[in-house]
Amino acid sequence: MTITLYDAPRCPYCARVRIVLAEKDVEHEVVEIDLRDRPVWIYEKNATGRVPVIEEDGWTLPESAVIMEYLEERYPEPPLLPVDPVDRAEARLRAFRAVELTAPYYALRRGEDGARELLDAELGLLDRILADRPWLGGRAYGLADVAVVPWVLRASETMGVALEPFAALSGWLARLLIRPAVAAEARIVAGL
Ligand SMILES: N[C@@H](CCC(=O)N[C@@H](CS)C(=O)NCC(=O)O)C(=O)O
Repeated sequence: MTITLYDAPRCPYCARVRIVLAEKDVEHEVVEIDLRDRPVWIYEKNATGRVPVIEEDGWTLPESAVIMEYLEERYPEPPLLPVDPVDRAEARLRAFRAVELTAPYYALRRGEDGARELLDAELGLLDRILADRPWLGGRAYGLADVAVVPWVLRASETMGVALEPFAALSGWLARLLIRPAVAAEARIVAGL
């Protein structure tokens, strides 16, 4: 059964799903959606009309965070969540809190006053977390990192947000970029 991903290259939520599919080497088809001129049928697959959506044998699933968890359970190898329940909860918390980064990121894109300061404050928080652990979820790379990196890449590459003041965060990004799944995303961002 092949998975279809309804995708948009510029979409960071789609990037989460692309990374997980690549990490798990899941065979899939991609249907690119033009976000400026969305096909009406996308609303049949997701009532909000948003991407990403995955489809498998006529069953559709939207919401990047839910899709990531589904893929983790459906394709457990290689694991992207730790085994220990406490560590799993920590990793999920970091993924859940990604919204603390995405909110000021979109506010900055909209040109809102104070957004840059809020974005820097959140990058600073991530930097402090990463000063104590190599990956956002703890000892191993996983969904927490995947949940956050699309916005860090876009902020740095397309919005001129300097990461140099955040040494631990910069180190984390450098480690992530060694992974082919994340490097592929960096190439997409470079072309945006
Ligand atoms: N909560 C959704 C957000 C998805 C989302 O906002 N996707 C954007 C593209 S990055 C979209 O489809 N926007 C079209 C719209 O909002 O109408 C998720 O995590 O998948």
